[in-house]
Amino acid sequence: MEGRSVLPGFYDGIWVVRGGGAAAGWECRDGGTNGRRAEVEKGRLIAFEGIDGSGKSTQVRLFSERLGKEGIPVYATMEPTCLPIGSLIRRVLRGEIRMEPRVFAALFAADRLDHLLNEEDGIAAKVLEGITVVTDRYYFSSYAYHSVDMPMEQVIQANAMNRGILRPAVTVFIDVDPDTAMDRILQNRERQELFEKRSRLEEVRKKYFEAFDRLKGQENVVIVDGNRPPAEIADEIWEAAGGTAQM
Ligand code: ATM
Repeated sequence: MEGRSVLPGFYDGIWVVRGGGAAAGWECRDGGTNGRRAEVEKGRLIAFEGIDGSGKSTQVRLFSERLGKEGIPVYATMEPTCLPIGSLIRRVLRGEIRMEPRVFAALFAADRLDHLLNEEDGIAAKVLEGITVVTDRYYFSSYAYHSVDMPMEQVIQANAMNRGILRPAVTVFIDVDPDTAMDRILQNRERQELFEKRSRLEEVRKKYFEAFDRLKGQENVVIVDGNRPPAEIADEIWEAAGGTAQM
């Protein structure tokens, strides 16, 4: 089935042994599992995407809670991760370290590989166990954000191993107007991160659509209008992706 989670060659692939650990002073959102036993052979990966200020973190929470209430074993997570590479990425985002855009893109790809395969809470193993993993950002974030500074094809290539290991059953893109996103960012955050400038948001949004177009027929993408009340958006996401997550 197109878009189904696949783990080809997972066991003969690379097994990266890395511990977890939150970046100091950074709130790492990790919902953990709800502790229920898996009744399905395999779980699913559901990825949430959107420009900053799209409200995707709220939707990840609402969607994961709803899955949990339905009795589906669920693990909520995010990228950049709270693992060592993710912590380094956050230092770059805070402007503490400068990094050439291609190096930064490679770092995100490496963080994603660690997210998939790390020994303690690698999500590839969780999906294999039957847990549905809901992630706040996955490889489409890389395609969109980094292709502003380098050819998208190179970003896709840099993430080829990740995509080969685990493809989302569905990618939910929460589409918001960059002005609305910018207003939300300015209201909610003390510090503006590297990408949170209006023109940048506009460019990144365009790149998301370019990536969806480029991978049409290869990825299961659902686009929802994020310029509405959160509960309304959550209902639409549930209609569109709830069934896939429970299959
Ligand atoms: P969150 O705001 O969703 O925590 O993401 C942090 C930043 O990381 C976000 N931009 N800002 N500001 C998007 C950026 N990012 C990338 O540039 N590439 C990626 O692959 C991912 C997962 C995130």
